[in-house]
Amino acid sequence: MRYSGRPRLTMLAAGALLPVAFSCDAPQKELPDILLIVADDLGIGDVSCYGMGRIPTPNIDSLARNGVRFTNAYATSATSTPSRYALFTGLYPWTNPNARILPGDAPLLIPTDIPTLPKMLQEAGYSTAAIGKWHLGMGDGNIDWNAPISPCANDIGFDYSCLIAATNDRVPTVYVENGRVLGLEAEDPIYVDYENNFPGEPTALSNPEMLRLRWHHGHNCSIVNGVPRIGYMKGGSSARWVDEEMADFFCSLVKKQLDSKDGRPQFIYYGLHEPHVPRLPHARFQGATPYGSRGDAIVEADWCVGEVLRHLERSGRLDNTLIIFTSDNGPVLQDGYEDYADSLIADHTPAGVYRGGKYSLYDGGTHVPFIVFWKGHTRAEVSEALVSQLDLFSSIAELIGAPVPSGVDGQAYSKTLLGRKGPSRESMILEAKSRLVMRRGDWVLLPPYKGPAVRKTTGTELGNVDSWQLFNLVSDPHQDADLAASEPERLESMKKEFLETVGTYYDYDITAIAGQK
Ligand code: NG6
Ligand code: CA
Repeated sequence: MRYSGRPRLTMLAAGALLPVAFSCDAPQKELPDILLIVADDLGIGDVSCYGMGRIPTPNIDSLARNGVRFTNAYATSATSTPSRYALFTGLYPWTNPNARILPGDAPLLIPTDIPTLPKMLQEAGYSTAAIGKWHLGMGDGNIDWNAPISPCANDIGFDYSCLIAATNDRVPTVYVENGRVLGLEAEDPIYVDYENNFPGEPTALSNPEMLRLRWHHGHNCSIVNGVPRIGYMKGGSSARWVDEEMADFFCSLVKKQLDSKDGRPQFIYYGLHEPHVPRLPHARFQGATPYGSRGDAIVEADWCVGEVLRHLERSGRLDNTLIIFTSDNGPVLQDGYEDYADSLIADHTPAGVYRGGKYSLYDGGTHVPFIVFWKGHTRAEVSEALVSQLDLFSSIAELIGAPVPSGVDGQAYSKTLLGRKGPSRESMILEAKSRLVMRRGDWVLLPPYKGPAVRKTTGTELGNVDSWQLFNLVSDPHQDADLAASEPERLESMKKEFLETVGTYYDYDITAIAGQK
C-alpha cells in the first residue's frame, strides 16, 4: 500500500526546537500546549459565530473573539473515519482503501510504523492524550474485549487514551482506556459481534417494547440503555456507558488531563461526540433549544468547550494554549433514529449557505467550522484562506519548529493558521463515500458519478450527476449554477489536475467509480 515504506521522521529533542511561526514575536521559551477539539457532524451553520444558523454557541464563539475564524476550511471527507485518518496522518484518506466508516470492532486503521501528528509531538517532547470519539479502529481485527487491546491509540502516538471505539451508535458501548475496557468486571465479560446476535439477547427487532428511542434506518441490533445500536453486544454491564453522562465524562477527563501537566508541553485531542446520533444530552440540556435533541446536543457540546476554556483560564494556562476547534464532517439531520431533528429544524440551517451535508459531494459535506485561538498570538480575524485538516500535522510541526513531515499529502502553513499573511492551499481533493471532487481557489469540480441524486435514508443530496460539474463557491455558495459549459478552459484545466492528482494514488477509473453507491 502507498503508506508503507514512507520515511520515518527523525525528531529533535524539545530543547533544540526553534518555533518558526512565532519567532518574529517576543522570544518564546515554552512550546504551547495544544488542544485540538473535533466535534462530530457539527455543521458550519451550527456554530453561531458563523452567522448562518440559529443555535447559540457562545463558548465556541468566544474562541473567535480573539482568534481566527476560517470561512474556507475543510475536513478531507464527508464522514468521520477518513476525515480523522487524514487529520492524524496528513495522508489523503482515499489513498488507503480501508479508510471508510468503520464498525466498532475494526482493527487499528493507522499503521503503527508511519509518522503521525501525535508521534511527531511526542518526539518533540510533548505529552499526548486522546479523549472522546475515536473511530479509527483498535486491535488486530480479532479483539478480545476482556483483555488488553493491542495495537491501540497509544501505539500511534498517544501516551494516554480514553475513547469510544467507533461512534455512540455502535457497539461496544464502553469506554476504552489505554487499550482496556474501563470498569469491566471479570465475572461479566463482554462480547461483540457485527454479524450475528448472541442467542437470547434482545434486539430492536425482537423487542421493540424495550426501546425509548426508535430507529429509523439501520440501528436495529442490540439495545443498550433502551437505545438500539449498530452491531451486537453481550455482557459487560458494569462497563456500559450512560449516553446522557458521556459529555460530562469526557469533559472531566480533559480537565483531569490538563491538571496532570508535568514539565512537558501538552497535546490533547478532544473528540466531542455531539451532535452525532443518538443525540442524548444530559437532562440539564434537554429542551435547551426549540430544535429538539440535535440542537440540545450542540448546546451541550458548546458547554463542554466552555468548561475546558474556563478551566484553562482558572489555572492560568490559557496564555500558552493553542486551541483549534473544528468538526469531522458536515451536518445531517436524519441519521438513523426517530429524534425529529428534521421536523424540528425550522429556520436553523446546519450547513449554512452550503448545499448537501454529511455523505455529500456538495460543499456541505466537508466545509466545516474551523477556529484557531492562541491568546496573545491570534487576534479577532476572519480568514478566507483555503485550509484543510489534512494540513494540521505539517502545519503544527512547522509551528513548533519540528521537522515538517515529508512523504505526506499535507502542507505546512502555520503562519496562515495564526491569521498572518502566508501561504495556504491552492487546491485539494475532497471525499464523500469514496467519491472525489476537487476544490481549487474559488472553484469546485465534481466528476460524473452514477448512483442516486438523493440518499434515501438520510435525504442528503449526494451530488451524483452524470456529467462534469463546475461551481464558483464565492458567487454561488449553494452550488446551483453549474458553469461547466460556460467555463470550458477552466473545466479542462481542473479536470487535468484532478485526474493527475488522484491518478497518482490509485487507478482512478471514472467509469468504475461511477458505479459506486
Ligand atoms: C452510518 C450510520 C450512521 C452513522 C455513520 C457514521 C447506518 C444506517 N447509518 O453507516 O448512523 O453512524 O455511519 O457516522 O448505520 S460518522 O460521522 O461516524 O462517519
Ligand atoms: Ca462525523
